[in-house]
Amino acid sequence: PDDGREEGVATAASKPRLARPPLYKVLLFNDDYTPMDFVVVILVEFFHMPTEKATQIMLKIHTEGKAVCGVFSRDVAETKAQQVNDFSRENNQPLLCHVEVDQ
Ligand code: NFA
Repeated sequence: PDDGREEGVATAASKPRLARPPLYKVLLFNDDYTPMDFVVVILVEFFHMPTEKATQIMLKIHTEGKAVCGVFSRDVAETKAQQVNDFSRENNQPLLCHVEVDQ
């Protein structure tokens, strides 16, 4: 099915356009140790979520094992995951943040 994105191919009838670069999901994973409030702080401060949404996502991670916290360009996603993991380690929490390619 057509997703509405242009192919990165020039034709006689159209200007050449670059395909959009792939997007990357930033996920947080459940563990048995990190306090719920700490996860909510991460979601508010690093992912700019309102507290209510941050609480919903934290509970989704807690019950389902993981959740997507945002979708970004590769650079932004990798930087965010590094910042979250650094902040968790500085605060002696085992919370894990990973990046994976979207779809
Ligand atoms: N499971 C953790 C607890 O019960 C809370 C948590 C939620 C940890 C989301 C990591 C991610 N304290």
